Amino acid sequence: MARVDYSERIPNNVSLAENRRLLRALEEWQPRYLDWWNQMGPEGFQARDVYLRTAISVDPQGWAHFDWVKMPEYRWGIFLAEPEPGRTIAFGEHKGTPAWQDVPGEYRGTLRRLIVTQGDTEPASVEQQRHLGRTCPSLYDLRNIFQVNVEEGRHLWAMVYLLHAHFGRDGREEAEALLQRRSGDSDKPRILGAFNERTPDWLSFFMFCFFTDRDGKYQLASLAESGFDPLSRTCRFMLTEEAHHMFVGEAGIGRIVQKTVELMREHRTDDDVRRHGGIDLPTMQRYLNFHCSVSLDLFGSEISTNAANFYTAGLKGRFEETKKADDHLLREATYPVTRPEGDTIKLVEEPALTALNERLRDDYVADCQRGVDRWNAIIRKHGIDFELRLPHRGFHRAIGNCAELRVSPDGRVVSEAEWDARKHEWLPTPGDQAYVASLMTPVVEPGKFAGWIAPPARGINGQPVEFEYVKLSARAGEEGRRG
Ligand code: BYC
Repeated sequence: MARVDYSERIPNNVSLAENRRLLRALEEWQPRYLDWWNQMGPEGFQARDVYLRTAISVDPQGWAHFDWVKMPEYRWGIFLAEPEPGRTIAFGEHKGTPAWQDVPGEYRGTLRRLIVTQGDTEPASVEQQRHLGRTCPSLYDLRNIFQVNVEEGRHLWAMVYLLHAHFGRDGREEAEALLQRRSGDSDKPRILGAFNERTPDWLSFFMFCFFTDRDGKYQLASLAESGFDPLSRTCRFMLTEEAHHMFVGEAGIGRIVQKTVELMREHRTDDDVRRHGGIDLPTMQRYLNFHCSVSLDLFGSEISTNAANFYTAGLKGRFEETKKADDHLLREATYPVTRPEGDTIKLVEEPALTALNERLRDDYVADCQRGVDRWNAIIRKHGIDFELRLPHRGFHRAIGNCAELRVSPDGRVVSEAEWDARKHEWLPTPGDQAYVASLMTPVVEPGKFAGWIAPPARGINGQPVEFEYVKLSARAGEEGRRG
């Protein structure tokens, strides 16, 4: 079993000590990463002790260790899943040949771009969430957001390791650039659209974890199929960590739904939840529409020669590629893809190779639907006649076939006039945002929760819900220096 070496400045299971050059390069990057973390990481809590899990091995059973940690002292490191002896490439034109341990020269630029795009999302999400600690609904939630943040930081390390270890000077330059771009900055934005949106409140945060982190799951799962073995092994371990982030999202929204329907029952009201301090279901639906649509964009265009090339080259596979029983070449196969025709959106058969983004989006949508079904079960259980729905995949898109169109959540192509008249029904309004913002007052007493969210069913790592997950009693003055 691969235990992680914690005696090193950079914990790792890749024998970093044996590669002095690489070690030195990463040790030079480390203080710049910490500068970035201190500047752009969670605001106001850097000197606090947080009950965090740290990876101590890559064994799926018992890989994590929980302890009190100040975030800047978190042991970010490099952890690759165990190698699979004799692993071969499962798809594309190199199918059946041994997985690559080094970057093939002809794919260097493409692979670097994929790794940089993946890497860029990780610090971006930390930047997007940096103010949220100040308005946490509970210590339990505060700890969870910090867990997500430090692990996104670790995922940046995961990609930076690949860049440093396998891409020479270009890789080192890209690793620097990952610390230079900033979410939402018009001069140096993050690469993908959703990572430049604001995450101003906790409803947005939970939606982000549910929808956008789930894109992460599907992209990482596709990269875990890569013929470039170090990328595959890196992504396989990242997926283990990612599961908690999606749990935070699904459970967070589930707890808000729970509280809302309890308030509706208690006060015998269907449409006046706001008066009782809850988040009404139509507002939740509008937030859901927004976060789902920007996350659907993250899969790229329905028809993509990039995606076809990634696949044929053996760089990025399908979700669960090795479990599929076809030729893994897709030269003849077709796949149904959405395409607008007049004022409707149809399904048309397209070559499966160029339709790979849409196929991954289908896997993703099915997974999202399972979570939405669980939220609806909570609503139904309280006898309330309301159903949360995923918007049509053409709704509010900025990438792909529907980017130039106005599409309603139920999938009609609508006129600009209808869009303008009804968009307040479909997307969060300034009024919704102001109302949600008005609820964001911090609750930091152990075991207490804000009035718009139900407590979780259980605590973290077997601890009680009322456990002091973040110790807010730092020495006076310390926060001012480091926060
Ligand atoms: N925003 O052929 P197309 C995560 C660009 S999240 C802006 O349609 P392609 C996480 C595209 O780059 C997972 N630009 O798409 C979650 C291309 O540019 P060029 C992140 C976009 O290339 C939460 C052009 O449009 N991982 O881990 O097949 C918290 C035409 O592109 C967007 C990855 O994304 C967009 N939404 O696929 C923390 C995996 N979409 O070439 C972390 C790596 C497309 O014309 N990335 N474009 O300059 C990829 O696999 C692919 O780059 C994409 C796009 C799937 C993103």
